[in-house]
Amino acid sequence: MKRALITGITGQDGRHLAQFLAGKGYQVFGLIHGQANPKAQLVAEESPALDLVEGDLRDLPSLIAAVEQVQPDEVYNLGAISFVQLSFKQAELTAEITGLGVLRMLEAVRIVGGMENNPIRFYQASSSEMFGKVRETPQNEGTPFHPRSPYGVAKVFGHYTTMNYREAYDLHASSGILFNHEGPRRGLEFVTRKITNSLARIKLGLQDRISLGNLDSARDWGYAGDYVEAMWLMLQQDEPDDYVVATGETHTIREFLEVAFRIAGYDDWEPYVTHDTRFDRPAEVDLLMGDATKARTKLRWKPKVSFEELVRMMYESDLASEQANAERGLPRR
Ligand code: GDR
Repeated sequence: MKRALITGITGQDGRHLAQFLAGKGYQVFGLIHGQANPKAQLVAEESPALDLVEGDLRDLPSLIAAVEQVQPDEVYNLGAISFVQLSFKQAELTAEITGLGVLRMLEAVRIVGGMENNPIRFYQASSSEMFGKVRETPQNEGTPFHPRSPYGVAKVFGHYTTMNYREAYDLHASSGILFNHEGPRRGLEFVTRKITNSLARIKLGLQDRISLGNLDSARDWGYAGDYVEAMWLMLQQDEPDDYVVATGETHTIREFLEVAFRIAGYDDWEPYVTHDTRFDRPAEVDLLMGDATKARTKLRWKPKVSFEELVRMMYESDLASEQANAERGLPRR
């Protein structure tokens, strides 16, 4: 039985990956930090076979202890402060966790090492935010980086550190440059889920409007459940490498609104959306569109869920859970 250790186990991708790997017959361990972490119960319910191990990306000894305890075949480093807007307010903490956390996890893997004939394989969650103010469209593995937020800068550090450990210590360390990936488990702070959840509440008469920031930026949105398969495929290759994971399609926030409101049975979204400058960012990433040719050819990976299916899946899930909450008489938010 293969053993995998996942950091960021309580996040959207950690939850998908834990279930995906369990389905492949892995014994899955999730790194969890903090006393009485409120999300621990949720992940334990979702993945009953999952083992939680204590550790913190700010604390190298705890990471070494976790890797020693688990003796993993594969480590997936998904833990990060991942909300771009927050990274402007907590830039130092973002550098500490999203950036230096990668270095610490790599050190733990290097120090513990694994069996001589079966060294630990490492996956780093790199991000399309590294392309930032894009130098070319679509973006591929060779496109230069130009990050636009403390989050993007920290991810570039993590990306190059992963490359450096691969080259310097011969680690099987790969990075997935994942473009935005969404789904019903996406946090409510991210724009897609904020829209589908608010729309469900509008439909049920629980809310009047959605306050949003910049509607003109464009993103390459895929389904998170599809993307965790690409992470796993990277670690099954003989050679470690970096891969863009994306759909190759891009849509503006306006287009997301149009599709979502149409699915919910509205002709026009504009009366329901107001602009709130609090959601504008000091520097914006205007357009992302990934070229995942390498993942398609080398990993034989391709996304399965289309843009429209993704929006529908998220809206229907939010409608069902908001309806259930309303029926249970939970207080209005
Ligand atoms: P992003 O995701 O920054 O691309 O990073 P997010 O959904 O937060 O923003 C996407 C775009 O929507 C615009 N926007 C708003 N965003 C939020 N969150 N809230 C709003 O009200 C709003 N209004 C407009 C933003 O300005 C932006 O242009 C995500 C994260 O998951 C990262 O961790 C990951 O690395 C990248 O995707 C790939």
